[in-house]
Amino acid sequence: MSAHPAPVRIGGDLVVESLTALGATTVFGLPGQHALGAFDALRRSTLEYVGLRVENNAGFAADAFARTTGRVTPLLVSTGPGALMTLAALQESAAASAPVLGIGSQIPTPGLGGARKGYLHELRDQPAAFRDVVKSVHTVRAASQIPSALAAAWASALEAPAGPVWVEIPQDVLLAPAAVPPVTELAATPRPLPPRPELVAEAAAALNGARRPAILAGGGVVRAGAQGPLRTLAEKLDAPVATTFGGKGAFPWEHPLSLRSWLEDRHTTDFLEDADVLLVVGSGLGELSSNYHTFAPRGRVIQIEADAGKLEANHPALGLHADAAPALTALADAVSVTPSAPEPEPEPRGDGAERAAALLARVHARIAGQDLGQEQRMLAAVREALPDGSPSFWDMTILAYWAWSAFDPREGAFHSAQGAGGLGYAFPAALGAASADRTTPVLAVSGDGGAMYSLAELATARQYGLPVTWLIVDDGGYGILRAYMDDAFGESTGTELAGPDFAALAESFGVPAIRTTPDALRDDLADALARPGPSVVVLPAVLRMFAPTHLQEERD
Ligand SMILES: Cc1ncc(C[n+]2csc(CCOP(=O)(O)OP(=O)(O)O)c2C)c(N)n1
Ligand SMILES: [Mg+2]
Repeated sequence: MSAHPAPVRIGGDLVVESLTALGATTVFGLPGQHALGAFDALRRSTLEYVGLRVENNAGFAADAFARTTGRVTPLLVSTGPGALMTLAALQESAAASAPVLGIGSQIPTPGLGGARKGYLHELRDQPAAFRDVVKSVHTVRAASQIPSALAAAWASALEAPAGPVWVEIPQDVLLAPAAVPPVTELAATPRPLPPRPELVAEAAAALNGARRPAILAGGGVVRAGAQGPLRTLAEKLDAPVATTFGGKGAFPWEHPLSLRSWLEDRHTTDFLEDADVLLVVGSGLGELSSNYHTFAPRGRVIQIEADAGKLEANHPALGLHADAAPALTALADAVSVTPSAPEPEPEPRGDGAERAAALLARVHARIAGQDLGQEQRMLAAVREALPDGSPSFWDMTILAYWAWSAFDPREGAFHSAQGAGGLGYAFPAALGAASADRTTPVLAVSGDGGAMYSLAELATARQYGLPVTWLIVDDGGYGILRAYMDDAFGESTGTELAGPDFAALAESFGVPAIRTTPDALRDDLADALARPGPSVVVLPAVLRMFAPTHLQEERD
């Protein structure tokens, strides 16, 4: 006789049945004692489980899966420390509107509400820790609440602006036999967020009357999949389009109306300030999208934004609280086509491509004057090595700051942790994206400092054979902070790092690795990306940033 009775359905089964009914396919996570009821149920489900080695990394992986698929992505962790370890990742998901469904266990129900019974992992108020980070928090107290809580959280995650949510289920509820029948159908329909018609009419009238219209497209456009209507609108208006760092991919880089994403260049800031009507869509005009808040528009601003709290948070505007997709579709229908031949009077429109080209020439001239050939060659090498359709994930590292401004994502998605700015994003995120599509190579780019956060995930990459190539740029320290401190204080403190031999370390995980040079980078990276499964390319190099243009002395 087996020591283990035949499995009965328990609370955990309601979790996996609900997730399956809602359409989940993959669950990221890391188990803990309180959560074992849910983990045990996973093996009775068709859900694929991808286990990472640190909860924060599991959160980043779920974030990237959610970003690349647009689907709600479950992240399953334990109580207390396991739950808290996801917070930095969930902050990035919140900033980048990625619909991650965090599911954590909780201490047994008698301890809920701060009863202070002293359970292992106990927090006085676990949901309070999540409230500042996620969109909604759902605490379950009985098994029959599980499907409804997960459905409500699912809809909340998808509702524009999408974002992370948190559901917590006590250990005893997950383990108790389920007295309710299996979940077969579960609906979770997010409420749409269309623009109000009178605001669309007002915005269209302003744009039709503009002589120098321009558009700034943010991450909200990418997240809404609104690239098509944005392009139609821009072409109808003959309006040049800049994309924010989070909005990379919102508008084709090589389009004649593209201003690309040189948002830290004063020439771009000037251009946007000079627009008589500026449409800002899917951006809150935060620090990184406004040349560090130096942007001061002189024309009329129209702002389309799904997060009501970001409407007019930085500049007065005609605010449309709406999802970018229906709003841009409605606006594109409502505006009239600009005549392609410029009319002599009054001031002509129809010169958008010329204005865009002139701006890019000024931006490139400024960069060309700064002796930054090495940095530009490296970025070009990465671009040449990466297949056009491959997604790339970038950590907080100097080559990534270059990429924010200068990298053409082509057909592949470009993702960085620039929303919350948390270090250690790139590699685990790339693993999450590769879990969604194992047929396309994925690139992760980290510095040596950022790489230290996710070295453990080399084991995950090997275990699941995920096609991720990890480029580590090793400058022996926190290079960007070293440069900031040297500039500000004459010397840097706390920025120098002893590091491992990253290539040897990767090999010890069974991951093929190579040390490369700036000259061999393109070929070595292309070889690594062409190989099945994970690989590591280590590039010892010290990179510099281009000069900022937001500080007063640089602006003069
Ligand atoms: C979680 C977290 N801790 C600290 C920081 C601050 N930080 C920003 S960049 C950076 C240095 C990164 O060093 P490295 O990955 O080697 O890239 P490099 O600047 O050398 O190119 C640090 C510590 C952060 N962004 N996130
Ligand atoms: Mg470094």
